[in-house]
Amino acid sequence: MRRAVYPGSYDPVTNGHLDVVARASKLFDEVIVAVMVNKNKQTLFTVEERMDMLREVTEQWPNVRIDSWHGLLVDYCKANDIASIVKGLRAVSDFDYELQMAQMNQQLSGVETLFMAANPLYSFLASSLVKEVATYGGDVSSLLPPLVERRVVQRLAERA
Ligand code: COD
Repeated sequence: MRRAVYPGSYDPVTNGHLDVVARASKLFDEVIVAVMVNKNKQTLFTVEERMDMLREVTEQWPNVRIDSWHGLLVDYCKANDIASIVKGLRAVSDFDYELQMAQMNQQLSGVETLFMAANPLYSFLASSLVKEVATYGGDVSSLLPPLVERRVVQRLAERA
């Protein structure tokens, strides 16, 4: 079985992430979208909330599964018999760090990283930027699935 993991923070999942999921789901028998837990990073949503949103917005793809992991990505790959990591590349600014991680992961475990060029429609899109725009009342409806947009607006209102 050709299985890949698409790891990230997904705080929250955006239309850019989903574009990569949709395309990866055509290339692999199974794609696991893994919410990687970083306890030092402040997030808008808990891991469970991020996983719930991911489950809801990926339900149209039967070969996509949602999971989470605390620790090294290569250990997740080993534990789940995964040989490929999928990453999205938006711009040159992503490249340096992504290349470094890909080489480190390859060196640590032999797991290969496959880069998917971002859809130009979403190449400016990052979860952090969406949160910033939404914080100041900007319209993010074209950047997020509707249910995610509702939860972002609601969470920011709770925190205001
Ligand atoms: N279009 C296309 N791709 C996109 C878009 C977009 N608009 N937005 C984001 N992406 C891609 C990103 O490039 C990334 O590949 C993925 O989607 C997830 O993005 P984020 O922002 O949700 O997640 P990140 O970049 O914060 O995730 C970093 C990881 C958590 C994957 C990384 O830190 C990690 O692997 N951590 C685990 C610990 C570990 O193993 N560390 C050692 C690494 S060598």
